[in-house]
Amino acid sequence: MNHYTFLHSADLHLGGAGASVVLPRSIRTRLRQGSWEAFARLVHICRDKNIDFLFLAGDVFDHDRIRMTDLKAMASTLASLERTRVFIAPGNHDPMEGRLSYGAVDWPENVIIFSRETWTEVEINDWLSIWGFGWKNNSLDGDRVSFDVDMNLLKTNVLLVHGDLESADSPYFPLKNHRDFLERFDYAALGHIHKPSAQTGKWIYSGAPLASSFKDRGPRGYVKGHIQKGGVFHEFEALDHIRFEEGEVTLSPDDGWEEVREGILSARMGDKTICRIRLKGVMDPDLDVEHIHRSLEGDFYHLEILDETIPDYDVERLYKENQDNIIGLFLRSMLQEDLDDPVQRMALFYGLEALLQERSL
Ligand SMILES: [Mn+2]
Repeated sequence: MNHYTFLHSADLHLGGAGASVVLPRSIRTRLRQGSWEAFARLVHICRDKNIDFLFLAGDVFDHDRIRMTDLKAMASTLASLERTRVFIAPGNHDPMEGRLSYGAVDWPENVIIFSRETWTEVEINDWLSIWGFGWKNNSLDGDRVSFDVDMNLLKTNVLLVHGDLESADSPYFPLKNHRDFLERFDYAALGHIHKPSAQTGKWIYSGAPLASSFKDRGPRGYVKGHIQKGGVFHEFEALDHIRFEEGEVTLSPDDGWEEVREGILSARMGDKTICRIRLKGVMDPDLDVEHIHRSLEGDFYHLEILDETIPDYDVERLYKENQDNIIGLFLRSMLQEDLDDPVQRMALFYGLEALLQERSL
């Protein structure tokens, strides 16, 4: 053959997805299911499109949460692929010596697991080799790894590895200082960083196929591509799934219940979106954010509101009540300023907030 197609994914975190986020149990359950759905989708695409190789660059599951039945389900799902050869390079969450890991079940013949902490070559034919590396434990500083590897640079070489290309001193296999080594490959299918990113035209983090926290904003998916003699072509493909997004709504003191609601609704991004909305600006202190939040629950897949507004104080009343103390002193000097000027107004509110907080301590 002179042409192969592939999918590249990583960081599915089967069994553990969403475990670390503060979200209602139902949403976390949904995220865990979502990672299995993403896995099923990838396998389905491989079958449907007759993909030659599925590259999984580590953290496929979480070794401390995965169950035996899950591993068996994975193995039998992958066995159902007639054409696709699956290459797995274990990472820090699915290391070979994890609590429960790859060694615990039998894998079908079409699944190749890079089970050793050395650069291992699988020769596909006389012009293509696929290389991989597997983590033994859940940390790897890289000092004990040799990058002195004998390889045929006339071949097309593809690499699968789970590691951190953005840092030189990460406990997660820092690769930043090994660019010369990576340079020898025609494509590096990387895992570990959940956001899809092309470090260069050929060092690619596919990212996790599913977002699992507010750190993972923006679209998520996988990389699809093809390998020819001397060249690898690839592009990112988004999967339509739960997304995490953050928005901001700036309020003014005249905004009432309905305006605040409208503002939040207009910051809603998509149907399957876990939204975090930050309220900024100045808000009427009589508005009950909890109440507004409850009234919006039906409009969102999940909504989190962070109230970062400054209350719109009744300055005259506060002055009357505090003439003899530091608050009164502060107000007297502020009232000489032009309070229609937004900068002065903000200074008034911030100062008041600080003083009032101090008083209530
Ligand atoms: Mn990782």
